[in-house]
Amino acid sequence: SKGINGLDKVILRDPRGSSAEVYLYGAHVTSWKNEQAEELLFLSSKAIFKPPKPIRGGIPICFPQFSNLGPLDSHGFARNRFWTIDDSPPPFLTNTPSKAFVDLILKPSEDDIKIWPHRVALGSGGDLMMTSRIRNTNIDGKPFSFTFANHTYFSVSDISEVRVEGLETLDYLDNLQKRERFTEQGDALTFESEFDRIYLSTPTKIAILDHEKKRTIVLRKDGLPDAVVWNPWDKKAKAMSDFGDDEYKYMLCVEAAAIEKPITLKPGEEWKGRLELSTVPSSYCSGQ
Ligand code: TA6
Repeated sequence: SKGINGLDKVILRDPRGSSAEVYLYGAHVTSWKNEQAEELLFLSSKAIFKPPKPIRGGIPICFPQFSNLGPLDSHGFARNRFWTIDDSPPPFLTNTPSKAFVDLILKPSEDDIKIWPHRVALGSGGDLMMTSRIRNTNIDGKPFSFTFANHTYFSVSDISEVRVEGLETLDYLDNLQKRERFTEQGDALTFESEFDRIYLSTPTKIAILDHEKKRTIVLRKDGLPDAVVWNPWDKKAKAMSDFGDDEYKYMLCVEAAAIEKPITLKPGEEWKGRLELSTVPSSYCSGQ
């Protein structure tokens, strides 16, 4: 179907009620709803749907380079290229319970660095799943390294009432302190100022507890060992033209990523990164 500014998008619906919307531009998921049709993702009211500008919100794909960790533009270029629907059989998500999925593929343009078809398939099942698949189809025998993140913007009721569980006691690189390495203390994360950290070797499951909505968003990941947690807060929010001045109060990025240890693929090798989102009623909210 046609999305904003006439950009092509695919709408995925699962019989159990969950759904997702993904633009072919950047293979960018802009909506992800749970079985109660609640929107889990944040999309800025000022997001610019105008290539080559990345869309502010949803799930930008940072590939083949996270942030400025390399020679490319920040976060690489996968998020500002047009992907295509790959309907060559067999769809590689055949083994998922989902009835609705789309298999998007990025065909490298000649002026991109030697990057190989990066295939993203979005399985929208009961517990939605998004799988990114990267294969080195190099014919000159060259290996290929990359860093990656699903730069996911979550919708929250009030950032000052949010807690993140699952990252306690882990080491992190603090982007606000020259990416120096620190160790997180033993309690859930809370937020009262700009926050920009790369947590290392994190668990499969991370929980975002939203006090007001009385729900917890559960992020499950596979093949993505690190997790970036980011909130720009007020000053940085004002500096972004595609982000409302007070929108930092209603979003939190928790990004399933592979950053500390870049992934290297030899020709023919393939990497998969999986992201699954779901919600549970939040015990934290009922004060237990
Ligand atoms: O989420 C981590 C981060 O690297 C932040 O430092 C900030 O730059 C954010 O990504 C947004 O980057 P973008 O290029 O999308 O504005």
